[in-house]
Amino acid sequence: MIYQQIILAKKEKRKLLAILIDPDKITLSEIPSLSEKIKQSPATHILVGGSIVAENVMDLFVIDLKKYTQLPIIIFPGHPSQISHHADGLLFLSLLSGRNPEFLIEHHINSVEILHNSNLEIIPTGYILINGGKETAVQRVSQTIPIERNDINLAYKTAKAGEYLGKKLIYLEAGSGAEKPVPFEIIEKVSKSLNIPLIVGGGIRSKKAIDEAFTAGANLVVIGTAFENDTNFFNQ
Ligand code: 1GP
Repeated sequence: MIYQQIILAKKEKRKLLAILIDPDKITLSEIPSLSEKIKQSPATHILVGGSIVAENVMDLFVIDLKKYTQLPIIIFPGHPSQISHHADGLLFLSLLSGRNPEFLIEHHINSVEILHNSNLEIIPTGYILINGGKETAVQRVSQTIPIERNDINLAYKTAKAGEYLGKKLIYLEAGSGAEKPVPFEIIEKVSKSLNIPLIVGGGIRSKKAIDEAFTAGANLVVIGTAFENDTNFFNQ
């Protein structure tokens, strides 16, 4: 259902926007006011997750968010312990830019028992880390080396290999709080070569940067830090 809607939006050239809620950075008491701000924003999806999230808090966050928003809630996990059955979907991320087996397959094997009998919509996603100018949490936690900003060809080949492997989405990530977002040229090259939808996130801090990512070919843009720092971000 979530994926079909993303496919439809791509076909109809409608832009999708996800707000990332990192339970490590906000408190449960902030959810009602945050949800109100999300309601007033152009967001079409909510992602929940992060590189480091304390165990057991995901359920609490997702249950609370569901009370206040109608938007689809998708888990964006850094670890199998972050999977909540109360969400609508799960980006089943495989970190294709890295060579750390834990993030390529190990976490996935460890998720199977958690996902067994779950109603979560599981969306196989090729996750590609691009150098965002400084070391980010995802880089530190995954202990992988991101693709260099000028290596358009490697980014393209990695994304295309993901598609050939059967991934349903490709996520180009500069890392949360990155100094610089994914370069325009990489988004453009990757989006043109893919038949599957493209997500872009990390270091996007202005409406102009959001528009640039869409112009380059992103189907869904993710905003985390900019909204965390200023919940009026979309009202400016
Ligand atoms: C991180 O792409 C997201 O996975 C969002 O990044 O926090 O920099 O917006 P920011």
